[in-house]
Amino acid sequence: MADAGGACCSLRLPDDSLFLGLDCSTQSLKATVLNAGLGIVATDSVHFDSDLPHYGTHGGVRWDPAERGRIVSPPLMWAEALDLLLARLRPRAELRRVAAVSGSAQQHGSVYWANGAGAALAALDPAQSLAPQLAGAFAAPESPVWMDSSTAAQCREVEAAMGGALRLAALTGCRAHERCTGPQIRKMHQKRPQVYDATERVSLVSSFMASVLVGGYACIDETDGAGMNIMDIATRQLREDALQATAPNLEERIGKLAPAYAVAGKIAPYFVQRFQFASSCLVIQWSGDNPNSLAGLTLSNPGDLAISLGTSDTVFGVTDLPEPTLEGNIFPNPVDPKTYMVLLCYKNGSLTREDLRNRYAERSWDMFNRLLEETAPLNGGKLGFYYKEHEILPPLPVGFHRYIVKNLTSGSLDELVEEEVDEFDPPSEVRAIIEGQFLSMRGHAEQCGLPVPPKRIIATGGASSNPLILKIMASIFGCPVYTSQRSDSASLGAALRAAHGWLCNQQDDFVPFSSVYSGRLDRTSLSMKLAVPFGDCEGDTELLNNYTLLVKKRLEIEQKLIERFGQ
Ligand code: XUL
Repeated sequence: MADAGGACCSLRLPDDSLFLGLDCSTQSLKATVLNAGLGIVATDSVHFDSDLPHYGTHGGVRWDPAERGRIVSPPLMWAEALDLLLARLRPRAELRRVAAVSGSAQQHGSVYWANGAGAALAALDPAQSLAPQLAGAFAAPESPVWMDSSTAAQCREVEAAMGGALRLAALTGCRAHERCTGPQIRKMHQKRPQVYDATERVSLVSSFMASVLVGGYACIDETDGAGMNIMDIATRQLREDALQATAPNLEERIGKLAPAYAVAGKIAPYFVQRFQFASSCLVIQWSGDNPNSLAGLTLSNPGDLAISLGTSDTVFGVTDLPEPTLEGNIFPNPVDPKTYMVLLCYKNGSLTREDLRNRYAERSWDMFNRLLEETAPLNGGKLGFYYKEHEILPPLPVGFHRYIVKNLTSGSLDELVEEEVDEFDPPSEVRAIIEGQFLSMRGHAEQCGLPVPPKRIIATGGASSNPLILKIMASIFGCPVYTSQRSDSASLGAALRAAHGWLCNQQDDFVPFSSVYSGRLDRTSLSMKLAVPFGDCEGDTELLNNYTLLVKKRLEIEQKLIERFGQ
């Protein structure tokens, strides 16, 4: 049982058990299988564009040519990917030993199940694959996803009905961002009423995948549920006023919410017969990818900051006293009912870095690195703002903006002056996109009440394997940077949450998350590696002071850009 200090000693995962974590991200579906000692038994993935080309996605999504900013993915593709991934995994992991499965998914996206789909889910036939059986299950064959930016009008309506953006943030965890599920549902109700009327249930991507696995509608978990603008962040219940402000008869379509560590159900007979899962295998509630990464990185102390560099770039940390702001998102911590996580999300992540690489570094990461090495920290005051996609933070439309900040060595913000320019030389463009993102992250993290400088940063996501990028991160934030031994923190977090949910179920009570991994951090898949120390080199502190000034200048320029171009 849990002791008074929250650590657990006598809880054990059964020796021969396995725990499966899945991550349905924007571009792929990934799996991590852990054994009871938290060692990795197998990993695998299905890449939507290349493995399932018949859905015609690009980066896992489709841009609607008929409506600017409308970005969708077909939910049937996610279901087909699940079949394919389990088929690939089966020869390498004994799925009958899986005691529990849980998952992670891109946040905010919404799936519209057609009338009668619940019955179809309950009757899945193991003799046929999922795709033909679920093809008719959707009122909308395309789900709006987090990249969508077509709901500005609905966002303003929801905010007005709820007493303003900041009040909505204080009540539900964030203002109405265009990707939030509530405004997305409102738009569906307004613009495609025939779809909304034919919908018996709305799932998030996370609860959609859990629903397929249990063969019936799974609850939305309270953590991912906080990304909807409908749930009260304090009580973790749907808010009547927010439901009303969103769409009629919505409560029955959303269903009940459940904690992230709860059991969603037993795995459906379809998976037992087709993939040889045990019929006792538990499906633990799925949650969002960022909350799962928080779990996978075992982030627990205020001052620990995670930066994930992926399709979206995100910054997140744990807090017990969340401060609502217009910029961040507050979610309940998926593995600790007493605390919250604060998240900042940037839409222009890896795809925009790739675009700059293609323009200025001959489409090569080696060349990109060489150009980074050729340029000095602070980039001679060159600040770039690169929005290949309509950005969330700051809310700005597509466009590139470049400035040269002069008098950086004066040490005073008042003395800094900026000059707008059309282009930099290629090496400066490359440094400007990397430095610019971290300057922005640092400035906004501070504004959201996350401790700056952090005690440490844990870097994750594709670009975190680049030591030059991590060095810049350490210099700008003024702290050491660690990397996780595993690059896929979201599916790892989901596997750990599967083990956590299994233990909570066995104890019939919440048990501290640390009881899953206590005493094993250094020996398992969870160990962290110091990638870049901070403060060892002469000049680190002076450089940090200059970056501090540049952060302030950047926020000032962002504000001016919002006044000029923001909608
Ligand atoms: C977070 C967000 C993105 C997606 C990416 O609010 O929208 O990070 O979760 O998958």
